[in-house]
Amino acid sequence: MKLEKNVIDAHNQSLAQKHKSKLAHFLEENEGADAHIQKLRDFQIAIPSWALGTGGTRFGRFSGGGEPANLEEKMADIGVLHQLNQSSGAISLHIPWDIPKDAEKIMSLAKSLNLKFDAINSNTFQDQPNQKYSYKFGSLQNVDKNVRDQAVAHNIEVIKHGIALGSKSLTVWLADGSSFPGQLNFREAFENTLASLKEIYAALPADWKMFVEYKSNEPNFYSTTVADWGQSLLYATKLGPKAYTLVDLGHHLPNANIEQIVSLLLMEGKLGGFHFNDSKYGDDDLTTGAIKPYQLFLIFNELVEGMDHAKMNHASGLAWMIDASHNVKDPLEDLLQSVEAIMMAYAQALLVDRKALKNAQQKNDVSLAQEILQAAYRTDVRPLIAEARLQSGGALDPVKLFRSAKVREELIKERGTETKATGL
Ligand code: LRH
Ligand code: MN
Ligand code: MN
Repeated sequence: MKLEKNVIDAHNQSLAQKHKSKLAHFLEENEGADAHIQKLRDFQIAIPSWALGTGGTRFGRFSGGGEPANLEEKMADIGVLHQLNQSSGAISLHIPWDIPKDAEKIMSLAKSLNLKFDAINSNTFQDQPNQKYSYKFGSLQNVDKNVRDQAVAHNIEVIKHGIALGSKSLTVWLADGSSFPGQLNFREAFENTLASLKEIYAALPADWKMFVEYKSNEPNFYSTTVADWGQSLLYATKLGPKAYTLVDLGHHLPNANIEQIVSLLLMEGKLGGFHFNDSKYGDDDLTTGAIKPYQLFLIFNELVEGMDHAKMNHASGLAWMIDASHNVKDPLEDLLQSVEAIMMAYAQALLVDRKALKNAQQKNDVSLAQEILQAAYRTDVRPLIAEARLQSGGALDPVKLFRSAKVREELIKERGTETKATGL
């Protein structure tokens, strides 16, 4: 499934007049904001290969139909997303959920769809068929050296897959921890994990990064061996300059101030990447911006401020990815909504009057500081994002076009109704 250019053009034509007047009004209200269009166009958010099908919950899964059955079909889905929004030009793989059997073929498919391979993910939180040792009691932390060696070897294998696809980073997320007090010795678990990570780190090519993703709890419910940003930063610091912390928005204890974490990690030069999603209770993996859009804006506010301060390139300085799951919505529509929410938060953060904010902060003018932030947050930036998409060849209203072009119906025709994506 690929959209014809004339389908996108006709859609844009039908909305052109309305868009032009909204944009003109927006630019009148926000003088100079057109300078941000290029930044918005450059910004790309990776789509994980495990987010294209219906995830379900541990209580059940309700298949959606037309789901991709293999990596090629997943890439085709991301290709359609990218055609629609021009901001989803990257894919993130999870090994062994999506092993590229013929890397060269996959690379040429990626090229034809205008996609790049972003960070590659290892998986030592599930036992795989024919695996010699079990991860039931952890992988890199395991008390048994055989298990640790197996998990290290898997990560090195994943790096090799990544090299073949042009990836430049490895994301390590560990389910390691304990479910009951007394189950493990915290210090030894940390030391074993660090020693294992060091072996993986040593196998990284010179131009690669390693992201250490933290998570407060789940699947272990008493302790997690990389539980928060402090622990992740500790590993990353001990590992060396190629190791960074990765922030997944759903991996914090309730009410954590994620924007402050972001600011300090950037200050330390140790923020490596992001997994975007939203949540109300735990690691809900809901559509980004669906529950706490103001928090998302505050995070982007720190990202823009910190990246400007560090003279980092917004588009390529960090690995941006959506990490979501879909239970009741069409996964592709949901991903379009997530990308749109991220672009909105980014655009709003670009609108913050930084000079005025700095001034207000220096004068301890709390009310004014809040006025400045909220003025940016309450700006409807959709015309600006739509314009950036239009200039890049995307659709003015991606979800609308997804529906009117009957993308899901086409995918069901191609793939059938009884489909199940691999992975989550
Ligand atoms: C863990 C996680 C991690 C995994 C993904 C499937 O909750 O966020 O990033 O790789 O989900
Ligand atoms: Mn994640
Ligand atoms: Mn998660």
